[in-house]
Amino acid sequence: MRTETLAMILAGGQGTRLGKLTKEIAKPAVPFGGKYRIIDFALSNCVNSGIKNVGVVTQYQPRELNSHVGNGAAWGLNIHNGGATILQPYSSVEGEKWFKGTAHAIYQNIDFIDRHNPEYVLILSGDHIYKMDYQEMLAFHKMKKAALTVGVIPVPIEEAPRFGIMNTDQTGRIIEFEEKPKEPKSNLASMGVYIFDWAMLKKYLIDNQAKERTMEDFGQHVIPAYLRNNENVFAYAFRDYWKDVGTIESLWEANMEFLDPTHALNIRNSDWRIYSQNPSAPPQFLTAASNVTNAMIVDGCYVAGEVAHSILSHNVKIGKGSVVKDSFIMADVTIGENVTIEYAIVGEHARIHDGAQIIGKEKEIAVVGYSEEIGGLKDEEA
Ligand code: ADQ
Ligand code: ADP
Repeated sequence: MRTETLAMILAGGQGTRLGKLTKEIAKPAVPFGGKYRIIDFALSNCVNSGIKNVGVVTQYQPRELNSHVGNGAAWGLNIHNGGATILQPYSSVEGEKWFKGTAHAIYQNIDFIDRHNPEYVLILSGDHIYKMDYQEMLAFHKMKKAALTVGVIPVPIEEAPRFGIMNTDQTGRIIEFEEKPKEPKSNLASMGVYIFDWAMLKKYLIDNQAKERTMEDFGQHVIPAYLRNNENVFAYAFRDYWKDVGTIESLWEANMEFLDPTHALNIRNSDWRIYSQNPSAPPQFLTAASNVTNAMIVDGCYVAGEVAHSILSHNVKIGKGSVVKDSFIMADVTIGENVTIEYAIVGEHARIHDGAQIIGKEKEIAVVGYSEEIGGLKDEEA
């Protein structure tokens, strides 16, 4: 049976710039917004766009990602009607274990893609927070008779060096593309969202591999090769919210934007839901002493202190006299009494003992890692 469009979500990056938060889990599995992980956005966008077959390509620390995504049922991707398939790197005959880059990761999964016999392959990154209807981009791709369509968005010029940057002509055709240029010639950035005609992409990947030419990365190798050969490569302008939460500050900022009911990232309107896998937990409990304002508090939380402009994920406990402000607290965190937390991200299972102070600043967010312990006897003894 033919699938018109197969989505491949690249979810293997370490996300080194997230430091402590990605020491044990891949960046797409990093928690977001109280009830979600970053990859939920790409997965939900697929489902909401009517794309029912999704491959999730993992690599670095895939354990959390595997158990989170499972077979995709939480997103309504069920095996009778498409489904999600986790694709892990394997040792091939040549003894290659790790995928070298994004295009090489697709090359390694040619058999999986061929089994679906798709006309188009939608390649996504598991690292981004956004709501996007991929059908609109697909309609554009077909209208332009493109071989490749790249989703694009303007970024602040000072951030341009961390993206693929391009120039287009009046018809939207990409005439120039540079991956992470030191001196960017425009601020039109690739979102790392691609629609390829599968037959052509496969030919590029296989032919170049046979000729031992490097074709490891989409931005560095594949897009430039298409342009050199004058293939039809178009830019599809995306006009909504999109964020690469690659740094601690951008992850914090996106969480704070998520908290803002007037923000474009608002997911309260039910026409574009974001789905996730959620644990079952008792209702939240706020004691008489608690003072909670402008906050998202998820199931299982117990609050006896003050919470302002913050997100508390599942099962967070906050003791008496403690104050949490402008912060994102991940699940299963225990915060003792008389603790102050400001401008911070606190990782899952962390324990913050009585009296601890975790104070960041707007451009210098404080981070507590997974299972990290702060304060308590250990410090007093020292
Ligand atoms: P980067 O984000 O730097 O730039 P990269 O690190 O290659 O791209 O990762 C892209 C996605 O693929 C990430 O989700 C990562 O987790 C995943 N990934 C990377 N290598 C992988 C592998 N071998 N196996 C599985 N998954 C892998 C890219 C583009 C730029 C564009 C930005 C937008 O190259 O042109 O501007 O994305 O964020
Ligand atoms: P950042 O941009 O924050 O440095 P990325 O997630 O973009 O981090 O990762 C950088 C690159 O390193 C990606 O291509 C990713 O796939 C690769 N990488 C990360 N961890 C590993 C690993 N354990 N083995 C192989 N490649 C890895």
